[in-house]
Amino acid sequence: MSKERKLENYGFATKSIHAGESPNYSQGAAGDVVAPIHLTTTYAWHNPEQKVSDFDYVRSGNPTRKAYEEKLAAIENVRYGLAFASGLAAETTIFQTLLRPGDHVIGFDDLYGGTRRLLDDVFNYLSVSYIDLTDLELFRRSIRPETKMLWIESPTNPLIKICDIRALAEIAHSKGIIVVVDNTFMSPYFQQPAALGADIILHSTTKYIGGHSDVLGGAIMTSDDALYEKLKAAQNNCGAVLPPFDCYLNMRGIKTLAVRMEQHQKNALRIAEFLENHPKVKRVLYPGLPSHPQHELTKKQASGYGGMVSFELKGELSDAVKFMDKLSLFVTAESLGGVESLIELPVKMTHVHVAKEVCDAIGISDTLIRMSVGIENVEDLLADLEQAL
Ligand code: P1T
Repeated sequence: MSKERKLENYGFATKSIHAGESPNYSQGAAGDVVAPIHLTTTYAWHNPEQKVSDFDYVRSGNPTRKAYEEKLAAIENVRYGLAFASGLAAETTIFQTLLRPGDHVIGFDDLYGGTRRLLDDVFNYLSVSYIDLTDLELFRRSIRPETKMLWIESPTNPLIKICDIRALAEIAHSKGIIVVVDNTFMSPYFQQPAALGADIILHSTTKYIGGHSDVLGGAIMTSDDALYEKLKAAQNNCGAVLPPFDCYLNMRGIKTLAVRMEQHQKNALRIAEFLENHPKVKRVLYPGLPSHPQHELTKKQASGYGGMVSFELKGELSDAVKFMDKLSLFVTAESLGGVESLIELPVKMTHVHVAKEVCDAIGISDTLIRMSVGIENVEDLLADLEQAL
């Protein structure tokens, strides 16, 4: 027995802490305040016609994963959450389940490099157009009779481009196209794509949701019953599920998502302003800056700007490498969304497998640097950047 809570009426932080984790007050129950980690891989039946609980085998379901999936759905303000072993495992499940050979996908031209690699190398039986989704007319013109899916990142990785999710979803839905938003960069704290028309929301939970750079994972969230049923069946059939201990760690991470995101954003804005005024910096890409081309749109469709800042140094590749080598507090590493500040050079790291012509065409230059601004004292981060510049 749980005490009745109207979770849907609570604010984001309250849901983050309590969703999926209502104590069981029944006689004989332990009354755990924190959802326990269930490590069993299989569940007893009274007899072959009667299970003891709803669970039978861990790949199909597990109480810790169930609690985590309820929390995921609650923070994204949708009905269902599904947990996967990585962001790319979640993406694989979507492409494999919802698309057939010959189907056409439209994706942002500046998607995470691994998403492009997955589409181009593994799902090479699909046709994919990578276009600039800030251009609504271009999107309209790119739709074909066989277009089945629109794949959005907003902001994109690493150029921090923002697209009008609501306008794109309206056009897509008028043609029966499924809209997927990879919401990894903003996290559900700053952006809730379901309210803007997204059918499916995807996260690499390895980033802000986990929040501590120590758990690989992915998530799919949706309110669409039919999509959920298909994706849930695929989660079990394909088996790329998140283990119970990792579900527990991510639940623990989510409880501080609201306070972490506020601090990531505060630090990111200070750093973006500092860089914008630095003579060695060519341009800064951060939606919180009035100079960002989609600053106003971001204010309209999100409640914040996030913690990801990209910038271009004046000079050439060797200058970027030298600058990054001189940093001591910022760690040069791929990934993002953890409490510690990370920095990376996309042409040499996250986007090394994206063809040079593609990088040149969309503006990923040799000196474009991406930062995941952490929640350290911002003065220490600024001092590190200053000395390295
Ligand atoms: O790494 P994984 O959990 O499989 O997630 C893939 C992924 C999906 N979507 C976005 C927007 C991402 O940024 C990522 C992973 N990104 C990095 C590792 C990176 O450094 O950008």
